[in-house]
Parts: sequence; C-alpha cells; structure tokens
Amino acid sequence: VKKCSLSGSWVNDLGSNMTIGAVNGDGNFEGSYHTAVSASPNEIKVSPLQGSMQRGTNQKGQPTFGFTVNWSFSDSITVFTGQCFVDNDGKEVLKTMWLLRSRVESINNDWKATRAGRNTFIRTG
Ligand code: B9F
Repeated sequence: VKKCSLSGSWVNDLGSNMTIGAVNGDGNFEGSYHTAVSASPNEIKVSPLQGSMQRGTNQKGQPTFGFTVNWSFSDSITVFTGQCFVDNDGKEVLKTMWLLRSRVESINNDWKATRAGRNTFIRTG
C-alpha cells in the first residue's frame, strides 16, 4: 500500500504554500509556510513551522501529525492537526483543522481571540 509522506511541498484550498523538510527519528520536522491570506495590513512574510508526526508501532502509512506556524509578521500563532492520507486516486492529501490565536490586549477580549477552521493540502512537489 502506498504511504503518505509529509516531506515536500504542499498547497491548500486557500492557495497557501508550505514546505516540510525531513521527518527525523523522533517524528519531529521543520518547514516554512507562506499564507495566501492574512486579514491584516501587514505584509505577508514566509513563516517558520515546527511539527511532530505520530510514529506508533505498526505504522500503517497514514500518520497523524501536528504543527505550529509562528507568524513572523504578526503577534499571532496557528496550530494545525491532521492526518496524511492516500486518497482513492492514489494522491497524497493532508486533511487538517487549525486554531489561530490572536494576541489581545486584555483578558476581557479572550473570548474573541481564537479562530478555527479546516484546510486540505495537496502535494506540489
Ligand atoms: O491573518 C493572520 C493575522 C494575524 C494577525 C493579523 C493577521 C495571520 C495569517 C493567518 C493565516 C491563516 C489561514 N491561512 C491558511 O493557509 S492560518 C489558517 C488559515 N490557513 C486577522 C487578524 C487577527 C487574526 C487574523 Fe490576524
């Protein structure tokens, strides 16, 4: 059965691009993320990501993972979690959900500080 590998280049349904390097022996990896959208006047900058892939015993080839994108152009941070699938056409696809935490000035604004959503990534390289 074909396995799904996180390493390489991906694009999501918003047009954002990311590149993930090698996954090490502990399942950890690094990469870079170029978001296509920002909802901010700040110029978008490529931002670093750090993540971890599950490597349990009996790895069946469609691993779960999580990664954090530490935005280099704002005070915000996004965490993604998902699973690396091989779809019915044999294409690798990452199905994820994310939480985007904005910095707020006061605890009174905590209630509105987190956005949530989902993204699907396909391989570009
Ligand atoms: O838009 C975010 C941001 C943070 C502070 C000002 C702007 C940073 C980029 C987030 C990109 C998200 C989407 N891109 C993607 O590929 S991460 C999840 C989505 N998937 C606007 C004001 C406060 C928060 C958002 Fe901001």
